[in-house]
Amino acid sequence: MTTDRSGALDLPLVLEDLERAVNLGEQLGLRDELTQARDVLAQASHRRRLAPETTVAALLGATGSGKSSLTNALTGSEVSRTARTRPTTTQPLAVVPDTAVEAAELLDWLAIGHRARVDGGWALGETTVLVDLPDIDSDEPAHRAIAQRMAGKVDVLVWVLDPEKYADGVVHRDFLIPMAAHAEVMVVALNQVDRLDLESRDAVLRDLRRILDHEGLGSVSVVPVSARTGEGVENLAHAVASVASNRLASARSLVAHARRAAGDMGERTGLIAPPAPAAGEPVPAAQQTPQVGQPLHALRQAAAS
Ligand SMILES: Nc1nc2c(ncn2[C@@H]2O[C@H](COP(=O)(O)OP(=O)(O)OP(=O)(O)O)[C@@H](O)[C@H]2O)c(=O)[nH]1
Ligand SMILES: [Mg+2]
Repeated sequence: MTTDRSGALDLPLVLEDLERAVNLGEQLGLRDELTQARDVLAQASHRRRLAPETTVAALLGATGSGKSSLTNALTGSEVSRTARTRPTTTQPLAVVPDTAVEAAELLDWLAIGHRARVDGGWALGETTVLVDLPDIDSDEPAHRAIAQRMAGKVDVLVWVLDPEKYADGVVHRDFLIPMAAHAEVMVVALNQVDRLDLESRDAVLRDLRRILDHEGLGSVSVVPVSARTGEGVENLAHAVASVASNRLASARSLVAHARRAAGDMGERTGLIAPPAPAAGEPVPAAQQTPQVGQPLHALRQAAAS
């Protein structure tokens, strides 16, 4: 497999090995020793098979919160239908900038059939694909199923809340709280702020911040925005671009986490000794972070014996 200097492109291979090691560890009856590795796998599962150079950011939220209106505002094109009738969007729509590489395979894997190619140069980042999704809370269970599936697969999650339903149980209980581990790839947009006077806006933003902090989402940016007036749209685009550009960095750190988890697993099970420096020699950096293959090999041998 090709690798860049950072090892980021090793990610799928590293995760595959780690998963096999965890499976073998389970067969051997290991429990606590596997926790760290399992956490790394869970965190990585939604992005493991995606093209590393493309970031897919999806808009999720309640019906009528303004996902489609924000899709149009963020992309500068009237690509998505918006309406007062609920629900409106029934299928995901991917908006692909002409600055991004061919994303067809990735969108096939995500099962997104509706695609619009638009002029790039937008503030979302030149390799960011924006996806408008059906709602998570209407009477259409199929919509929620689509949103749920996509939430587990895309790279960046943009939660679109509105002043009426920002504290609604569905989005918090069923989505945000269970996905708190993904905080680093989330952005929250409080849309429709044009409907609030300044005092109410401050009060809602403070309350929303308090709720998110309580849910373990204290690091997530909250961006007040109005798809109608355009206020805050640029800020939201920059917040998405910032998370998107961290993706390669986070893939790198994921490789490091996976290797460290594998190394710890090997050492804690006694199957792999920590690297011993030769007399008077410092341990080479490569040996300080053992490859995932080492514990996998050791576990395989232990399982076979
Ligand atoms: N005042 C105001 N109205 C908005 C704003 N954004 C969207 N709307 C209106 O809210 C309604 C719903 O907007 P949509 O963009 O269709 O909402 P959606 O989240 O895509 O809805 P579904 O597709 O049903 O999930 C439309 O009538 C929009 O014009 C906003 O920022 N301010
Ligand atoms: Mg919509």
